[in-house]
Amino acid sequence: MGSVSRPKFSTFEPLGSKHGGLETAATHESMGKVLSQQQVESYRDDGVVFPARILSDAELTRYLGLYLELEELMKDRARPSQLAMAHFYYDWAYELVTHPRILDLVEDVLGPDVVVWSASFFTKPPHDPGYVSWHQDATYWGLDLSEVTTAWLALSESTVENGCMRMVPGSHTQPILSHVKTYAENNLLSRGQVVEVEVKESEAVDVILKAGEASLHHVNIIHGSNANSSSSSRIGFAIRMVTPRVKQTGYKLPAILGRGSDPYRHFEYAEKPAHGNTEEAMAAHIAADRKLAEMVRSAPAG
Ligand SMILES: O=C(O)CCC(=O)C(=O)O
Repeated sequence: MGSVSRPKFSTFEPLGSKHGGLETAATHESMGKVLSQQQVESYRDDGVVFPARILSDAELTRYLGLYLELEELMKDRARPSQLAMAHFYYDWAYELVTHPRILDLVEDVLGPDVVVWSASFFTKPPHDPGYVSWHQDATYWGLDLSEVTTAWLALSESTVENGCMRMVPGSHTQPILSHVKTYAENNLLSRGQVVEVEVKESEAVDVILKAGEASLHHVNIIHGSNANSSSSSRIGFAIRMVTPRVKQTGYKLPAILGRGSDPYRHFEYAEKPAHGNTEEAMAAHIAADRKLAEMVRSAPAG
C-alpha cells in the first residue's frame, strides 16, 4: 500500500473560513457565477470546495419536506437513499438537480455545458451505523474522462457528529487507485469499496455544511464519511455532473442536459417527470432501481 501525497493540504482551509462562505462571487474577486478565481484554483488544486449557499430558507423547507414525505411513503419498501435516480421519478428531485444555483456552481468548474449524469440521496438517520469507506468515485462509474464533479447538497446540516463527508485535498491528482470490494454491512457504498492506500485521518478535511449549502468534489478525490453519532438525521443529495464530452463506457444511464449545448450526443436525455410523490412514480422508481442494480452487478469489474 502506498500513501497519498497531498501537495496542498498544509495550506488548505475550507473556503468558507477564508472567504466567509461562497455566498456570491460578486463579494470577492469575481470570475465565475458562484466561485471567485481563487476558489476555482482551490478546486483545481484541492479537488474540493465548500460551502456554497444554494437554497433559500423557503426552498429548503419545501424540498426537505418533499424528501421526508417520500421517505415516509416508502418506509415499508425502501429508503429513498437506497434507490438511485429519484430525479427521473419526482418533479421536485428533478428541480433540485437542475437548480440554477447548482448549475451556476458546477459551471464554474466544468464550463458552460453541463450534463446531470446521476444523483443519489445519502441519508444517515440518528445513530445510524452507516458509513462510507475511503474511495474515489471514478473507480466503478465507467466514465472515460474526469470532467466529472459532484455537487453534494445538504438538506440537513452536515457536521462532524452526524457524519459529514471527509475529503483528502490534493488526492484527486492521483490516477484511479486499486480498490478492494468488501460489501461490508454498514458501508453505504454499493460494493463497500475501499481504496488500497493508507489514508491518514489527519490528512482529511471535514466538509461541514449548513442545510441548504453544497460542496463540490472531483471524481478522483479520496473521500468517505463516518457513522452518525448524533440524534439528528444527516441528509445529502449527491448530484453527479459531467461535460457532454464524457462517454459512458459501461452501463448507460439516461441524463439531463442541465445547461448549454451538447454537440457530442453521447447521452440520451430524459424529460422532467410528472408532479409529485405518487404511488405510480414510486413503483416505477423501485422497479427501475432494481434494473439498474442488475446492470451494475453485471457490468465488467472496474
Ligand atoms: O454522503 C456521504 O457520506 C458520502 C457521499 C459520497 O461518497 C459521494 O457523494 O461521492
